Amino acid sequence: MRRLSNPAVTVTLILLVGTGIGVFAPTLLPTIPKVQAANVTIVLSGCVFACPNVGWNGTTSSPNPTITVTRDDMISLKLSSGDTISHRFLIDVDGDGGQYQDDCPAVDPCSSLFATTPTTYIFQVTLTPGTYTYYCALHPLQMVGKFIVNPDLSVGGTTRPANKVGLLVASAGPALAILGAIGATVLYLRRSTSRKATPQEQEHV
Ligand SMILES: [Cu+2]
Repeated sequence: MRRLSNPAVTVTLILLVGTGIGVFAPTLLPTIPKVQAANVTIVLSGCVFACPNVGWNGTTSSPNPTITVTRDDMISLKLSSGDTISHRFLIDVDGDGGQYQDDCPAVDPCSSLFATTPTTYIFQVTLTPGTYTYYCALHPLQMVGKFIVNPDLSVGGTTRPANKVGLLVASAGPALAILGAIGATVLYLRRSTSRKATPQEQEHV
């Protein structure tokens, strides 16, 4: 079999193969879904007196859980008292401690006081992404945990489709067309080069 020595043919093949890789690559690479704000329900029970553990969710084996949300999430915080005494949820945004409520809720998002009657505190996370501390304003030493705000990368944009099968189908048409063009080009070149033997080669026949 003769070798393809024409530079133009080589360049054409490289361009075609490169185009094919360009079409396939977005499909083969993993898609990283963007984070999107959502409605989030969080349940916390305050307990510092005669409970299994002391703290938020002291009625469970894992008190003071780390709460992780996304900026712009709409939080529905269901609050109850596990020991019937009063509690108050507060996120310490300005870092002055959980017991100071004079800037609540303008600076530090906070719930109303609750005791025997549960309450639901609804608020949107507009805080700068970062790690904050949440407290019970009445028991800041015992009822304290981390409140982490992650950035919302979907702000101002649209989320990417996570349907990889759909992406594959969408890319398959153009990719197959390019592969077909590559195959047809190779066949054509093989035929044309086998027909056009050089005078030197003809002498050797
Ligand atoms: Cu409390």
